[in-house]
Amino acid sequence: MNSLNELNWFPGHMKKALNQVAEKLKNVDGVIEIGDSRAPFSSFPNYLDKITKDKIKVYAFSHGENADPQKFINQIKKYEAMGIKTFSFDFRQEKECRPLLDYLSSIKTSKDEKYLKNNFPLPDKKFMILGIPNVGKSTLINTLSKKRKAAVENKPGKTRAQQLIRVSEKIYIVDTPGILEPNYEDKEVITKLAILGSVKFDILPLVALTDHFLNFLREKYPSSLTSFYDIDISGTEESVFLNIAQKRNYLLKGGIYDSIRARKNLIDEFRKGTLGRISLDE
Ligand SMILES: Nc1nc2c(ncn2[C@@H]2O[C@H](COP(=O)(O)OP(=O)(O)O)[C@@H](O)[C@H]2O)c(=O)[nH]1
Ligand SMILES: [Mg+2]
Repeated sequence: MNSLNELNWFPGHMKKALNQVAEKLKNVDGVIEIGDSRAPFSSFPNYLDKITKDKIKVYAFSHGENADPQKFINQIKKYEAMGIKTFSFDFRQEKECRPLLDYLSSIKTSKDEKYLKNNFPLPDKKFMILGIPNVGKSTLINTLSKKRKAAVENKPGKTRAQQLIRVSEKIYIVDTPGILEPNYEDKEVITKLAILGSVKFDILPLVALTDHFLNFLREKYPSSLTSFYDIDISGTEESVFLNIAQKRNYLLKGGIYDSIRARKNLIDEFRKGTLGRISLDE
């Protein structure tokens, strides 16, 4: 297999996943949809709207510290034009969760208005975190739950207690995130998700994937390569990876440079953020 276009993409079991999540959503007031700041469109399951359209919605993007800031600002204008509040930060950092928490606390539901009218204290609100695998759902839940001790709500009449994590005065997060399938049908999307690490690396051929990524970097972020690796980036893709292998002294038996290891290294360095702040979506 030489080209990414020759791949057969397996259709995700999207409907099944969606129905399971829709069922769980009945128990919450709102959703926190998670994407990756480095690909804020591709990391979103685009079929999610079907089940969240009647819910209060907030978008939170992980890896804020590694995304191209200018691109991200322009990209989220699309979401903000739809009236959706968006946040982008490093989900591992406790103090960076604050603006999201403050916003969740400020949300008023239609239920709240009735309480306010009768001078009752406002009820608690429950949110569910939703997103495709590896975008940072568990990390966000863990970071949020560090702020307060996890509280368990045990409602009588329910066969299984719902684990709710109290994250601020009246805000709870459902402990199990809603996991959704990425859009396996869209080759461009799935390629970006493989680079990010959101879909299994081995469903894509490494050489085709890294050729594609190298050409993307050469076009959009050439200095990320030249300044990090200090190499000549012109020539064929294979020759550039051999340059990286040489620079890093990745040697195979017989003194041959290991371009496969160099290819894997390029992906690793991108994921670690060492190539600089890079966004995959336009
Ligand atoms: N640098 C960075 N890494 C993150 C961030 N959020 C999540 N991660 C990492 O991404 C990986 C997947 O995160 P995880 O929370 O398990 O994703 P989940 O599958 O959506 O629950 C983990 O190695 C996290 O440490 C972030 O904002 N910045
Ligand atoms: Mg998880």
